[in-house]
Amino acid sequence: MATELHHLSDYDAQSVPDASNMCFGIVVAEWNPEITGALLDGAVKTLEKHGAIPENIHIKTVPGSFELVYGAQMMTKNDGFDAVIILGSVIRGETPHFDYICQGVTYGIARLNASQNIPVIYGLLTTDDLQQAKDRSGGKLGNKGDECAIDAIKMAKF
Ligand code: RBF
Repeated sequence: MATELHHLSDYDAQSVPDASNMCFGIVVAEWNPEITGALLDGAVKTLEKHGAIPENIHIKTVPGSFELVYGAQMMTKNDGFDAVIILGSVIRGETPHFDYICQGVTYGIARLNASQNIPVIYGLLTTDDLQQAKDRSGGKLGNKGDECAIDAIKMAKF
C-alpha cells in the first residue's frame, strides 16, 4: 500500500483500453484547491491521452470531500457515464474530523460500487500534511489523478 513503493503515474500503457468511445464523470472537491486542481488536471490529461474526447468528460464540483459521495451517486444515476471518478484531498488537522470524513467517503464510495452499475473510482488523498498531498498530486510520487484515469478506463471496459 505504501505509495513510496509505487509511483502513481507509472503504468503499462499497453494494458490500457482505448477510451475514445467512453464517457466519464468527474466529481472534484473544492477544499484544498491547489491539490484537487492538480488531481483534476492529471485525470483529464490522462483520459485524453488514451482517446477520451473532451466533450465526453463531464466535471462537477462539490464543496468538500464529504459531498463526493452524493455527487458520485448523482452521476451514477446518469446512464450516459461509463465510469465516475471522485477527487478530493483530506489533510489531517487537530480534531478527529479527518477520520470521520475519510471513513464516510470511503464507506460511501464502497457502497456505491456495491449497489450501482457504474464503477466509481476512489481518488481521495488522505494525508497527514500538505506536503504529502503535494507529493501525490503531481509531485515526487506522481499524480493520483493519472492513476484514477487509468483505473476508470479499465473499469469502464470491465
Ligand atoms: N473537506 C475536504 O475535502 N478536505 C479537508 O481537509 C477538510 N477538512 C475539514 C475540516 C473540518 C474541521 C471541517 C468542519 C470540514 C472539513 N472539510 C474538508 C469539509 C467536509 O468535507 C465537508 O465539506 C463539510 O463538513 C460539510 O459537509
